[in-house]
Amino acid sequence: MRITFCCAATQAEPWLLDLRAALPGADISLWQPGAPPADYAIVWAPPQAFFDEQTQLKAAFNIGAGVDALLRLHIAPHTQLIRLDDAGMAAQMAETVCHALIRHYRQFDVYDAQAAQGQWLQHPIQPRAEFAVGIMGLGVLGQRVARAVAQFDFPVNGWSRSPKQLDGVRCFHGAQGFNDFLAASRVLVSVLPATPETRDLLNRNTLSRLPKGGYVINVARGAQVVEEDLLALIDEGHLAGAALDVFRTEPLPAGHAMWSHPKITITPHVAALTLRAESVAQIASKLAAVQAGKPVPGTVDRTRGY
Ligand code: NDP
Ligand code: OXD
Repeated sequence: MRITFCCAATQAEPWLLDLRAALPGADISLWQPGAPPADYAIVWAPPQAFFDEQTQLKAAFNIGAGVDALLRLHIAPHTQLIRLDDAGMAAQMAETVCHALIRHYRQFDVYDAQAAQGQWLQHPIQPRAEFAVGIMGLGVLGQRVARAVAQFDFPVNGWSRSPKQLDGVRCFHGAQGFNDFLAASRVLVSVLPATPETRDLLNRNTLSRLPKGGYVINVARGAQVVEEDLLALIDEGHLAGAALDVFRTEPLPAGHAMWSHPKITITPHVAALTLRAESVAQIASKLAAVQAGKPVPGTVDRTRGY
């Protein structure tokens, strides 16, 4: 069995070592143009040239949860696309969202600014019942985030494409549930995949439906937010601010208005990082399932886009 590895901006050597240890029977090598055809691929944001040459792949394993970069490419229809599910990312996502939520709710950002000025000043706590957290995307990561947020006794709303019933979550779904979901959510968290349907979803019209003082946490993909609309609603005072991990252009360009905005907190696409050991173990078990002809969790539905 031949496996080719092609992961942009990833240090290949440690991955190759771990993959060879986990799959001792396989011939695993780093892809170079002109490399012989492989049976399977392990990829992250590969170039189109990779799939133009590797047309016989039975499956390609994506070392991330989001497959938007992959689905922009032309890939042979017989190549099964399989993404990571959780692999250590769900707990990180829960940490990132809870950190941003609590920092805003408890005004720790304000206390940081005060401390820098040597200022001792206490602020009242707002009623938690008025801080419903709305989570867009109730998949592997969104459900973990919902559980973590509920631990702190915030009311939790969730929105997904298909109907769901989850303990402790007021669930909305589809276009018909979206406006009610937005109106009920003081803090909006996106853990949605990037698809044609979610592109520009958070724009002036939709973000205006959040209650006054709404706060946006985007840990999904930048293309979901119309950045100028978000900035305008913050500057007009309808929204209190945002914590953003992802942007339409990454890295966020120098001089972008968001870098210096006092109500926007920026992290460099680190909400949930791919963990090598967990990912290698998951790929090995998914590969065994593919070879045994069993259903593989994390198989991408290309028409749905995630
Ligand atoms: P899943 O596929 O498990 O979950 C996706 C969820 O989004 C599902 O609940 C799905 O609904 C919902 N959804 C999809 N399209 C729509 C739509 N049009 N309307 C309403 N709901 C929709 O994905 P994961 O939870 O594993 O990952 C989510 C995303 O998080 C990734 O695609 C990636 O972009 C992002 N991510 C970001 C990282 C970072 O560091 N910033 C790290 C890892 C992931 P349904 O349940 O009905 O199918
Ligand atoms: C992912 C990511 O999708 O790192 O896994 O953004």
